[in-house]
Amino acid sequence: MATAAPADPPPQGLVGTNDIPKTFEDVIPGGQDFVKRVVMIPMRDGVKLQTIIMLPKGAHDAPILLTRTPYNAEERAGNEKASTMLSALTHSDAVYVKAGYIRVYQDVRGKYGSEGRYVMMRPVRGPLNPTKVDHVTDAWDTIDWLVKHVPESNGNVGMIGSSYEGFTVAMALLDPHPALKAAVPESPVIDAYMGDDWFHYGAFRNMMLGYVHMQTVQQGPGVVTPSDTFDKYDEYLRAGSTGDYIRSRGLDKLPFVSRMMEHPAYDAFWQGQDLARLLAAHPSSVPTLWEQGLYDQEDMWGANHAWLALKAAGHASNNWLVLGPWSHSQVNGIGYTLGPLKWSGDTALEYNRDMVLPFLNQYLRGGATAKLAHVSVYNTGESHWDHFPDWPVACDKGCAVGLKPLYLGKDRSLSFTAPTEAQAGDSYVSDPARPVPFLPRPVLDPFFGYGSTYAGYLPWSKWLVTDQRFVDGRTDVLVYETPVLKSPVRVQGTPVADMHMITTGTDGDVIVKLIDVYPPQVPSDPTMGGYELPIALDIFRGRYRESFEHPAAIPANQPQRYRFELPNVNHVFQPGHRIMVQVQSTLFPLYDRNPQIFVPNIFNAKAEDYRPATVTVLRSGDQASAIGLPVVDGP
Ligand code: PG9
Repeated sequence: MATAAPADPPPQGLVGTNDIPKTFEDVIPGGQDFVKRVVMIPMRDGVKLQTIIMLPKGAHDAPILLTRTPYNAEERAGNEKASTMLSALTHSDAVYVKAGYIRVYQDVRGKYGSEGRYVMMRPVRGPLNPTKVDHVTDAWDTIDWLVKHVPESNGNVGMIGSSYEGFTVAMALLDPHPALKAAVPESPVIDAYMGDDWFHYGAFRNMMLGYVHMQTVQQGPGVVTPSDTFDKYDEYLRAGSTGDYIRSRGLDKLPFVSRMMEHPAYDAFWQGQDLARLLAAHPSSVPTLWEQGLYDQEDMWGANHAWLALKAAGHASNNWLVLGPWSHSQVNGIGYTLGPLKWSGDTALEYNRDMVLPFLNQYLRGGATAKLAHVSVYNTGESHWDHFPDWPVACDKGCAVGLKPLYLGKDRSLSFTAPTEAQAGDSYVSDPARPVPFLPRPVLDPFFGYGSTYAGYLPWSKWLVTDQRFVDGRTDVLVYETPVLKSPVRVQGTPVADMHMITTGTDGDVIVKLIDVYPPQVPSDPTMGGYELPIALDIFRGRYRESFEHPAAIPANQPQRYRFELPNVNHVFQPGHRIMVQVQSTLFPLYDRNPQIFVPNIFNAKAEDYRPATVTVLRSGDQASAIGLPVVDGP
């Protein structure tokens, strides 16, 4: 039997016996100019959600700005020991704090201090969610509680948030509480299959697996999947298929990972979560400002497509769109630069101060009418904001201006003149054993140290503006280029990759990059000499060329058409520059490798399924491959 350890003898020569007092209250000289309340707000099913309310001292008739987050409300609400609310909260809150807003952060159910079960991107109630609660009801119940229990408020609530937090804003719009007077979904996840976090046009995004580990292994702070390999290119390649990677690390025991593996196609599981169609079917009258980065490496699809769907459903009047020159959620940081690109000012501040704040003031406080154009898109070629009554200016169908095909031509040329050759094409061998990297190696896990300045996040956050010279010498990357431009080429809208290709395999991916090639020397910025700057790029999984729901093998050695939209552009290719298009079949390890023969589920491809294929890009007659460019005249 254990006997109690003798008590420590009183230390000789010291006054106390314990240097750690039972309680201690920090004294903040001059006190604090804010009050922090931590409350547990009950939802309709009895589950309580931890909510942090930050109030300016002496606030009255103040509007509330609410963010619902899976990223730790306590942390998002900042440093409670700060003396001012401005220094307590994060950088992006500054303009709202200065304007006297009450700032509220809430943990979504099942994360951090909130009770209940966490479901990754919990779908709306219905076939995919048989419970009685979702983010729609949780937002409703939260807002209802806030307006009844925060006497300092004026009873008006706005919601704001980026990415997952933007998704919770968009969800709230499906049945908004009457006190929700304005919404700002920023890079919201709207359709995670088509172009947001998990897949792009059917290709799976390996790089998000570390995020799922970080978020779903435990309720509190998490880390990415343990690894003994620094270079993820190496690690994923050695693992085999992505399914092999997942199983060998036990990630298939994570329910959300196994759900993704069960749904590689755009079936009812993904369609039922497409918020663009849900919002269009249940449009709200809440004034909503949709924001998205033009170089968002995570959620490039959401805001733009939600806005388009609402516009198509006849609800353009209460929906605004802002597309800024930002990487993912950079709008919450500093926006002078993105990678090597330098803008004319702090574009993130311009957005928060000159667009969002007047918008919120108008609807939450009855302030002056915000002078906000229906669409604001940063011009990445001329470094200024452009304002439009509608968007896209030029597009495939339904725009004032159509697309202008830029044809892939002979001798790797690019031209607005259609090719005249009878039978022409360029071939390369795509070998899944030697996939084309998406970043110069080593490729680090982006979410290791997420949000910090850890080396892994930085290359990830700017990979979409990475100089493409690092791959343009590869034999499996086809490179087409215009002559040096004599006059500017202005593009405003949605480019379309319209590719005619043949493969010797029965499946395969198509990656198309639209690139601005800088002159060999740029005296004002020497490091930009010859830079190959991606303007828009994406991947398309060939088996989905006819239907995303019903994949079909590609008939080997027969021409096929692959037509897909690239992300939005508002750019000017300047005189002295060239336009370039690169075509390739792998973009690794961001995207899982396609075995290049058709297998029912690529997650389960076997080592022997991965085969080299000869891919031919056609460029003649009615099989002329081109990029439909949204070219417009004049500024
Ligand atoms: N892009 C992140 C994410 C959102 C939803 C699901 C998975 C990832 C985010 O920044 O929140």
